[in-house]
Amino acid sequence: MSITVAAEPSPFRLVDGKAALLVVDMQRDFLLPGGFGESLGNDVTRLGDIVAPLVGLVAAARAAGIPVIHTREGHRPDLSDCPPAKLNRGVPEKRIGDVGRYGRILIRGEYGHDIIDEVAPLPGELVIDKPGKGAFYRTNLEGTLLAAGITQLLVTGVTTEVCVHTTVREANDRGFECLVVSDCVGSYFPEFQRVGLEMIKAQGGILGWVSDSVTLAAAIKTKTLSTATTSALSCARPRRFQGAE
Ligand code: TIU
Repeated sequence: MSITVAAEPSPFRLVDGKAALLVVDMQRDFLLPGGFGESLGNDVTRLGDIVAPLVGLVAAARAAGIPVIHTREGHRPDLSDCPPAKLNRGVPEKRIGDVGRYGRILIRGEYGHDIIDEVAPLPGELVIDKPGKGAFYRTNLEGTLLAAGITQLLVTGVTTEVCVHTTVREANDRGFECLVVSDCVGSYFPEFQRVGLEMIKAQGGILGWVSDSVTLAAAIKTKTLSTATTSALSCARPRRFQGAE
């Protein structure tokens, strides 16, 4: 059984039991003032626009039995998984590991590293901790998806041109079909948002498909999807995958 979702460059066939909603890095460090995003010189208020549509889409996915998978970019407190090339980027006074308004910037376990309350993971939803921009780099995401029979990713989160794009490119090369939800991905730069979405769907969908949350939520509400994948990806407590040694 499948649902057809209006999308560009062509309709997306969402297959029952094969899709997961991926929520990329909706962390306080990227969305609130005083975190990593701001330390890089960005106006973080721009990302707030995606919160309301994303809340609605997450609710629709949960109601339809589509598993919701969250990612968080961040590093160990000793920074052993943060390459110097990444550490030394940005404004010298405020870098990864330095103390910001919400704790040490982009460090696991800190308040700023965690996901904003509005889209907080429910108990049992997968949380992938990743040291890089892509969700597949030094994580167990690929194996977990394959084990659960997931082949399609409905991609949301921040930022469009960095972690969302990197993750979509990684997923695309691994054979996953990606539908990027235009009003549920956000960028600090309006032009990167526009071009980032165009790049996904150009050339006949070279990296994937693009739709919007209203269209996608309406489509998935038309059917009650199988709960098989939900249970395959659920456990008693949230699972957190660290980057590999
Ligand atoms: N700087 C920027 O746009 N993004 C990141 O550093 N990480 C993510 O996109 N999550």
